Amino acid sequence: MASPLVALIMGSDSDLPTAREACTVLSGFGVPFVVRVLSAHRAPEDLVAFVRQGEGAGVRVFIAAAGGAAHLAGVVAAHTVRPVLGIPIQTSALNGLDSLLSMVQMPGGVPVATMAIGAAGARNAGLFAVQILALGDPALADRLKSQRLEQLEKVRQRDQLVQKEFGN
Ligand code: RP5
Repeated sequence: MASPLVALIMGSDSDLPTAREACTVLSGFGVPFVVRVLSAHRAPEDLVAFVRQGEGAGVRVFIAAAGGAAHLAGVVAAHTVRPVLGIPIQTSALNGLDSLLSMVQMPGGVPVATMAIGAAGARNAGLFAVQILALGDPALADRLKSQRLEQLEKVRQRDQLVQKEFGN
């Protein structure tokens, strides 16, 4: 198996239903990735060891999904100079606003690229990771362009259906 270019880390396995959206994107583009549960609060030493080892093993992009007091992405970013993408998980207590604000308010000097709350954010984290990798991989960039065209085609088909329904 190819060594992973992307590492997707979750604060809990309860984040997996959302984080899976990113996995689906990465698999679809044939990007090798690794998935781990490594909490910033519950397993801080394991987390730091993994980030250091992953960077040494060739991981180019880290994705961190966490909810509530979501410090995971920030801690990952503190231990690597590779890009870190954050997925704020939608929570039951505060609907994910807690996760978003915990993740997005990084101090200047340690960036985290924070995506939208929930499934759309997870999907975009996967796509953003592919876009970063595509900077040095023209074939991957071509696949991204094809994906945008497929998306455009779907919107046009829906537009046709709606126009038909309303007799435009
Ligand atoms: C965070 O706490 C995790 O990322 C998760 O979103 C949240 C709740 O974790 P569990 O109590 O479901 O394990 O660290």
